Amino acid sequence: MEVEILGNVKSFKQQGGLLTIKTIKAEARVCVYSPTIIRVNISRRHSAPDSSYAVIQQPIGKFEFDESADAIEINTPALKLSINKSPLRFNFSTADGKPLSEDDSRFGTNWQGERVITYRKLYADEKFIGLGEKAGNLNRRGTSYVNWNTDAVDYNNKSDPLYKTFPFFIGLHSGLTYGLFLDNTHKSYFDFGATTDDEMSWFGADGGDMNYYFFGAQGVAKIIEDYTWLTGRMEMPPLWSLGYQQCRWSYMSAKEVLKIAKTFRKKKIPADVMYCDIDYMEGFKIFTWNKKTFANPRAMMNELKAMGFHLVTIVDPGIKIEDGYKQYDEGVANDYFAKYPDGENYTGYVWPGRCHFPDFFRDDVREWWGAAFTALTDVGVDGFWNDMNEPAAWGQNIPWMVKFGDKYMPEVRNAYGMQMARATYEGTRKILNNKRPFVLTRAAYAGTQRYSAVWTGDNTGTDEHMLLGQRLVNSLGITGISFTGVDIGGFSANPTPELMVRWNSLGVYTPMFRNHAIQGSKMREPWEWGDVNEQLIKKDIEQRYKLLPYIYSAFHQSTQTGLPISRTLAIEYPFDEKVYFERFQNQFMFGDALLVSPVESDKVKTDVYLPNGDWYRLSTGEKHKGGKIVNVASPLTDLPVFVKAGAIIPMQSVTQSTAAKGDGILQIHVWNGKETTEFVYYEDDGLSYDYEHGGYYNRTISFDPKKKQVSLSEVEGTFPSKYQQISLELHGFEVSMKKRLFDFDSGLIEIKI
Ligand code: MIG
Repeated sequence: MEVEILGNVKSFKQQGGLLTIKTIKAEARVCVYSPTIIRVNISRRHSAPDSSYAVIQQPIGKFEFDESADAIEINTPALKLSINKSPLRFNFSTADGKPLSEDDSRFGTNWQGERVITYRKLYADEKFIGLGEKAGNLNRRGTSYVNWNTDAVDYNNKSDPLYKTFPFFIGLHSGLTYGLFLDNTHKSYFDFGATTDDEMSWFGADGGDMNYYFFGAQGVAKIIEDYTWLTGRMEMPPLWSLGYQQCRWSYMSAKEVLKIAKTFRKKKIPADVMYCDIDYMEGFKIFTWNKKTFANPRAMMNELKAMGFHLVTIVDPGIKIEDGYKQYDEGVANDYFAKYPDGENYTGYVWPGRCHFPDFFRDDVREWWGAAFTALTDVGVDGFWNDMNEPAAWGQNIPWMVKFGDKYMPEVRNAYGMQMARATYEGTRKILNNKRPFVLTRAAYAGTQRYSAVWTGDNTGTDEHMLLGQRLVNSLGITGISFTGVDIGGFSANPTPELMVRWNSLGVYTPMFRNHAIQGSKMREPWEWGDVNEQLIKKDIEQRYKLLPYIYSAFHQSTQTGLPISRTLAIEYPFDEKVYFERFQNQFMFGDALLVSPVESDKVKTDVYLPNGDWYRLSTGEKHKGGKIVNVASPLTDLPVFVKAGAIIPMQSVTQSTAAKGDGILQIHVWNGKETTEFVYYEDDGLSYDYEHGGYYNRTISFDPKKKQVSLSEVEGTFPSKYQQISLELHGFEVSMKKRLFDFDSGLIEIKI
């Protein structure tokens, strides 16, 4: 296939905030979304109306630009885009002219057939992070990736593609940062200088436009903030979904589900969520219950609720072909399924047997799907697990001629899972009235954070997978997905008891803390690993519940700024080389204050890199100077977790579920430091959308070491806190009263240390 080049600028004009630049071959459209975000869309056609599954913002409208003999220049307060005329090339720099990202001057953007690629200059010290759920190293320099949502059974650290598509990365070089989001759902490609003699990086797709958003903010956190402004942020999750979640493929009957739930309560191991995997259904038919094994789902739900449990049930997209099955009959009658070009419904095999697949790209289909959840919500289910939505069918290769909406599979496959999650979220949110649904999806595209949490699919019970899983979680956080987790213990293969313990310790510091395993594997519940290990796992789960006030506030922060809960150190320390070393690349901040170092289960001593500043070991209070590598004990009883000096961490005493009342005391822990620090404390009812109308409790807690004072600002919001007292608990201070109790009233509180 010949290479078709972009050519020279023939003409250009601005109209309604869109700068249109024509060459013989193509048309480039440029518009500005904010001082730090500029969009470039290059196409030979521009036939279809502009649309996006990911982007929820509009450009600002008319902007200024300058023209010289060689170039057109757009200047925002933060960013300069210099558009070279002959040939047409796009070069981004900071407002004061420091290059951020420039087209390769020889090749720029070109086509081969329908495939469109942009070649970029590679800077000597350039690093790349992002692309969401991708295996490999934190620094993606020297590797290449493909986005093509895949049921990636048995993936490993070299597998690509996996389940999800996030065509967004951040580049770092010369002390500068930039971001680039290629909003194109076709199969897409990213090459970070893998095979180009260190000269170029490149990105592109099998079809569609070269349609990218360039982010020029300085600082990784600021770029994430901009990216999530553009593609949306998560909303507050139900508090119960942040508790411990117990899953298995499958608990085979209502009796078994209840037995497991009761065992948690009997053993006083905190938990909030039970799951039903595919076997709760009648012949794997979505929106049915097995009449024998789940004969009375309402009774089961009532018992679960009485124990303070919520239930999450799985739903797959494949609808069984069977006359008399409601979803099948309705889908056929209303023409709701994906089709072959001749109008026949596409048929593929999945769990139920021969299936049709809902066309989630259509409004009416999403509405139909969403409304069907009453089969689950009517009995009290409020969590919905969307699996197999890459979409997966046995044999994987759904023919490319299958049509969804007015588009064919190659164009929209990467967004199918997202549209299913959207249908699930929108439908259940409506049915549940003012209650928050919990939605979990395996396949996703950029922007999915608006609808759903995600998990990283079928991992394996090995140390390597535990560490890889952490990198996936951290990387998903760069691309706007804050609410994410892995199958604790590993989905396939049986972990050793030691690994199970270690993985649970890490689960405490994972946004979603869910234990799950494949059918036929050893049972995985906390009490299956011997008495000693059971106590260790119990202690970890208790630690999760103690930290919930901190974790919930971190989620709130994410709804406001898009910052993830689990943050690769590259977010806060982007130009600290050690952060990218393979032996430290799994380390992450969990919220603002905690640094966690994942460690293999058999390592009792480990090297941890502590960035600049002072740090305290959470478990022992031992103080370390940062900016160096420390060798610390890492026995199974004590995952290395460090607190940043000056940190403020709200905690509570252990409860058996998030619904339990607790002792009414909010513990405010402060670790001594030299700088003034702040923590935004957030609380609401954890269940409803009342927080959208003032029903929250928000106050800033600050620590001023010079004034020797901890203060709590006046309360904002109308929600009454569930705590009546605060207990101030000091760490690393030279004072005698390390713990004091105060009334938690809503006015300004100032406490002298
Ligand atoms: O073909 O529902 O990733 O979590 O337990 C396997 C059964 C289908 C794949 C999911 C896994 C789930 C399993 N599913």
